[in-house]
Amino acid sequence: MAELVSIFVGECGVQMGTNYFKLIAQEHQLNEEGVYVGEQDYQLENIKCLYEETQENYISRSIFCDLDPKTIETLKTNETMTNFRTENCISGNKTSNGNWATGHYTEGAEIVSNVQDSFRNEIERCDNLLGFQIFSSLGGGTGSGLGSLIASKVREEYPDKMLYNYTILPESKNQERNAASMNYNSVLTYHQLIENSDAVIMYNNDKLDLISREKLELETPNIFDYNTIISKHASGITSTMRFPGKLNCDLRKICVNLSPFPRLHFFEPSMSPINWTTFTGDQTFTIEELLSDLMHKTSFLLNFEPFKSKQITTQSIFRGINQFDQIENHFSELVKKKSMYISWIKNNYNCAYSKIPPLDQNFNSVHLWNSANVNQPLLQAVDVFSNNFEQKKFLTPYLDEGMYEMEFTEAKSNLVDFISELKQYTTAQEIESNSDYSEEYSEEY
Ligand SMILES: Nc1nc2c(ncn2[C@@H]2O[C@H](COP(=O)(O)OP(=O)(O)OP(=O)(O)O)[C@@H](O)[C@H]2O)c(=O)[nH]1
Ligand SMILES: [Mg+2]
Repeated sequence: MAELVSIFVGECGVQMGTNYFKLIAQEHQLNEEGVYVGEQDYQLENIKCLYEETQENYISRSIFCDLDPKTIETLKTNETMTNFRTENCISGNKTSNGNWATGHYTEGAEIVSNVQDSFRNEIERCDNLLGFQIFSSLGGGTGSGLGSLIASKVREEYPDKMLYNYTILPESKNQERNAASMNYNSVLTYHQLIENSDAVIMYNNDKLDLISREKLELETPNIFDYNTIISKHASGITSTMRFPGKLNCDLRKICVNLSPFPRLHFFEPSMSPINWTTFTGDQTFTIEELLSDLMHKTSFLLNFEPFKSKQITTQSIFRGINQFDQIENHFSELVKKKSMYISWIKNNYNCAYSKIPPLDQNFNSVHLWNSANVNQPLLQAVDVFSNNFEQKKFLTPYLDEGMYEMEFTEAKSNLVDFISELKQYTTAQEIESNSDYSEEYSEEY
């Protein structure tokens, strides 16, 4: 049994964590107190992946932290979510006000040792720790600054364990000042995550908003609706560790399959079907329908063109689908025909299968794509960053917290290097000259 410790940082992280563990508890049939109320063996078989078993109940291996004490107070008083340890709920004195330096160096540095104590205690309660998952936003000062500080501590203390980061990118429609600091925060964090993380899974609220309106038909979606989509996706990633299946795939194996070089670990998520309200009950589907839905751009959870670059690798996890072999064959044929992948890796596409469907659905599939598509948000962040940094706009709060301009320059140049590495590996000319490929995709989706 391989265990994971989950760490939720900042307001966004803590809210995602609440949603995530509610969903996971339902999948394992735990009630709000963490008491098992189900009847199927498979629900308990691998439950220790995310929970510790005590005499009375199951307690999640989770840590929640925010500099803002209000977030943690709200969490502790949340009556629908009680199966976590209150000593793992860590708060500071006040919000960082969108300042990465406060989260990483000053206020954040004061509480990081409490977070380390908490994860060390959690690890003592594990038999065979596989790794960590950290959830946070990139725009807020705590999620980005403290989140990346925690990632560096995890890497320092447990270099051989896996570290996954589930991150929310800043929205495009922010006021100038917010946009500037959110971009500084993002670039400073990308720099840290390139070095310290094994997998960075990127979501953005703009796209989750569009999906909520178009696919889930919600008139006025909010962040809690976005969190539901993220939780569905993130729970799919660990589904083969938690439930029986074929070709099981843990977090380490996913990274081995996806990253030909350790630095190339920024992944685009997709999920199909997302409109689970219409894909429930006894509804059947054809494999063609599923494949067409999963290749459609509204199944991708980042607000950028999904097929602009060739893919390096893809990991798919299917849940609850019986025609698994057929799907794998169909998908392999489809991708070969459309020449979606770079040619220097032979088995670019990897598939895992969990017998148990997600909650309220008969089946679904989640995917992680490794390609230069992620350069689109990264380039956008570098552009905004450069414009502001050259004019030294909105830098003062960071310098006041003791940061040097050199750190900004280093972060930007590491990210620029990363972007060009990724571009080089996906050989831009090859794509442009393949008119068949690009026309087909831009027209179709
Ligand atoms: N998907 C999602 N996004 C959120 C949520 N809460 C905040 N955000 C986004 O996260 C960013 C702001 O980050 P927060 O998490 O509020 O900030 P923080 O990490 O608490 O940091 P500070 O408050 O600046 O100290 C914005 O882009 C928000 O839209 C949430 O529950 N879900
Ligand atoms: Mg906050």
